[in-house]
Amino acid sequence: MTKPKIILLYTGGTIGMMKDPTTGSLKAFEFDLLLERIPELQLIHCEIEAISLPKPLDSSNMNPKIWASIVEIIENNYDTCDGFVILHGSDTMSYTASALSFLLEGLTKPVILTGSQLPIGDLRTDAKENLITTIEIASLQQNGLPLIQEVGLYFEYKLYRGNRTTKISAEHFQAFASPNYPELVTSGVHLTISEEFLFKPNLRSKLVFHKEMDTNVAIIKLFPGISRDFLDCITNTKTLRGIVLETFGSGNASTDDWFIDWLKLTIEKGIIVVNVTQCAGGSVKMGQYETSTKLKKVGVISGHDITTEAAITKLMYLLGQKVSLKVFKTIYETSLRGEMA
Ligand code: ASN
Repeated sequence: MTKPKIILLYTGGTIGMMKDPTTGSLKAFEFDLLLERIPELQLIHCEIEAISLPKPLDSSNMNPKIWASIVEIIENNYDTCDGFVILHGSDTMSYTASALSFLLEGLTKPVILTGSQLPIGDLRTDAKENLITTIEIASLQQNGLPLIQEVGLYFEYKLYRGNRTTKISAEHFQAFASPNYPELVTSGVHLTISEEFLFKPNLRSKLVFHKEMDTNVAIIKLFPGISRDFLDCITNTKTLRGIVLETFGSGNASTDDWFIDWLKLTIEKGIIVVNVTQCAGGSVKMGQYETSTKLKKVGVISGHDITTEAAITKLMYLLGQKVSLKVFKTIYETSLRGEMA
């Protein structure tokens, strides 16, 4: 049986960091060293080709330009390999997983992100299990085809759909959750695969490697006492094209005239407004309460049960695709990569 070929792309993050002896803070180190620290990788039934970004980074420095270079690396290696494992800092891993899910249209091979809470050199590190199991999952095949055909995120014994995840802890090894979608694979004595939840690509959809994202967007989290002045400050930004509005509960907000008036004016200016909930789980249901009926009336888009990470990257992606205002709402409210119900 020929071995599947996996590209292991190191972008940075704690997994490959070491303490700087002078400052005491964690910094990314050379990728070759990282591979030396895990000789177990040679035992997995696959061929691994390791690549590193020229300047590995703490994922707080991640941005859409680097997402475009990750897409380019995947594009350049797509035909000659069976899957991709991306080592990434955990802080913005859910944003990158969501962004890649939109940028990689018609994907039929696994692209799985992982990382760790402790550096690979630490005695109690979670890096080895995360990395080894991710490579095993990316190598899984069925009838000669990759089993996972979407962007996933593996952490602490669970593979999630990447665009459904959110970082929930800066302390626990279980750093991620997927509040509105079940795990795809659970790792115990055996790998338990929930085939019914895997993304089934539309066989007619063409493979497209997108690289454009429009960053003229904002996230606004509502709170009791939010002021018109503050909101006007944001919408007076000339280049602004879209807002993800984090509302209360099932998509509710103040019914005060000044707030509805601000929303109306914003949408009339051609700025897209997407409604997502501040709650960790659950869905926006505009019209369920009186406090969301007016939002629907003025043309706010429903994010349904999407995460904020997927909502903002979907907004950047669709704006980058120059989707017209006429069809924007319909396309946004449609699940493109399994990011919403
Ligand atoms: N600051 C790190 C990063 O996101 C955190 C981690 O990887 N655990 O790059």
